[in-house]
Amino acid sequence: MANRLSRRQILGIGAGSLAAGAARPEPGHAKSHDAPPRGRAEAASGRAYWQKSYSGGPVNVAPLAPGLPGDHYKPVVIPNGGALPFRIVAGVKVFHLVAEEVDHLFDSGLRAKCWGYNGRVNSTIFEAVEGERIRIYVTNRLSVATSVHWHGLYLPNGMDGVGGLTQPYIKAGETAKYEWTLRQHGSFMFHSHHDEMTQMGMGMIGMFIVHPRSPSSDYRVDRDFSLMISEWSVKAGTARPNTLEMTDFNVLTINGKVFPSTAPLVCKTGDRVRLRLGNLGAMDHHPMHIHGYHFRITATDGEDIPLSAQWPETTVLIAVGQTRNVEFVADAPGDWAFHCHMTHHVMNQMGHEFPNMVGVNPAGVDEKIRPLLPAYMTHGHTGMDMGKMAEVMPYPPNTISMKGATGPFGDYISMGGLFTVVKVRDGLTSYDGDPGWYQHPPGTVALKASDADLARDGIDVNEGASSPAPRPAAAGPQAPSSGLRH
Ligand SMILES: [Cu+2]
Repeated sequence: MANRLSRRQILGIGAGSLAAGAARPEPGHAKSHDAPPRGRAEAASGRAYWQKSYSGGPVNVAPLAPGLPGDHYKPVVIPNGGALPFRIVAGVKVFHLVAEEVDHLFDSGLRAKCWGYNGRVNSTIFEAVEGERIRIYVTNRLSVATSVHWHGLYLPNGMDGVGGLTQPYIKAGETAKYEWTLRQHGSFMFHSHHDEMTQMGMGMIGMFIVHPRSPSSDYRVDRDFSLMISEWSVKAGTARPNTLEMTDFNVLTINGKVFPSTAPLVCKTGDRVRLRLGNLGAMDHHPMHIHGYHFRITATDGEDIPLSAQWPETTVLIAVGQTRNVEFVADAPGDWAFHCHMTHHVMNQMGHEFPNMVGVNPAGVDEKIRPLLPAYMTHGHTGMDMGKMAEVMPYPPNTISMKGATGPFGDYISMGGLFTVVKVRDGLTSYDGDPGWYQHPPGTVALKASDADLARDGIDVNEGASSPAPRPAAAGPQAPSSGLRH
């Protein structure tokens, strides 16, 4: 468009109408499934950007019939979680949310008394359909007052759930009732909106998915995952999250779990995949990165992004309070990492009070200290690459290893926290369970280069080195150990 207009013409048009033009599919172009209707009146007014109310248009819309899984939507996949059940009463979809203490397992070895909903932490979600009327009973089984805010949803002000502002608190033992008609679709969230620092930090958050009433074939996906990100401070040896922590979070979770307890995202080769990502952690934004693919960012909690305005990425930033939908075609089989790219967010519990020992030569230090501390061993001088040592080191009770798990090659996967694996397999017959580690076709794994390889390609490993490279270990794995286990 711009290349057919002079600079003066562009200036004359104004930024607002340019923005609107960019979002409007041109005749003959593939139409976005979600392009908002734009009528003649809008064009005449010259202020297309302001035509639509930001609160979703007419408020008093007649509800449509409740949407049912299978008939009206394909349910989302909730790794390590579940959707809240509902019943239909006189055309209204009725849910019962229960706020309660939950004895929560972040990973084997780390258990904490958290607060959550319906027996789960971070991973109980709502699933509903645009146009239907919903009624949500919230029973408060905590010993303190609470309220529930429906984050990103258009609703009457008195249903917005801000304790003290739009409603009285839901006191201990009470049950409150929320009710409204859904006027939008997308990936939204819900969370406590009373004493947020404490209650959200204790786990009172979740996703709220609203499916479109009549999705186009473009909108439909084969795998539609709901992933809620959060962060916690659970001091080693304690059994309650420390919600006063402001910076030093040591448990970073997807749907309440840390890797390796994060259930893999299982896909069949060729599947269309949508990841719905939300972040209701206390303080940190998370750039979530996918390996082996790029995705398109297709929606925020504001609205679907028109096709012409979507952009490709391999990393999407999910700020606190945001949701993002990303979509891709899983056309490459494998075990593809999907993780936060902040390196401290793919570590599990660790203290940060160590001196920096990287590169320090500990020779002699251990011998001097052992008479005082017989089991002493200097750590950290080779970084945190402790491999299996992480498994055998003594830990205080109720803590998890700093990171990871043993992978298919016998080596340690040195990541924990906000890390999961997209497992894409040819000819998958069931999405249930973990398909195990990917079996790489022969010749497609980066293994130790052979002397013949080096000689053929003229690679001198000592070229330009001021000192020779360390001698490689005599026997290293050349191929995956036989009988891959998981
Ligand atoms: Cu992060």
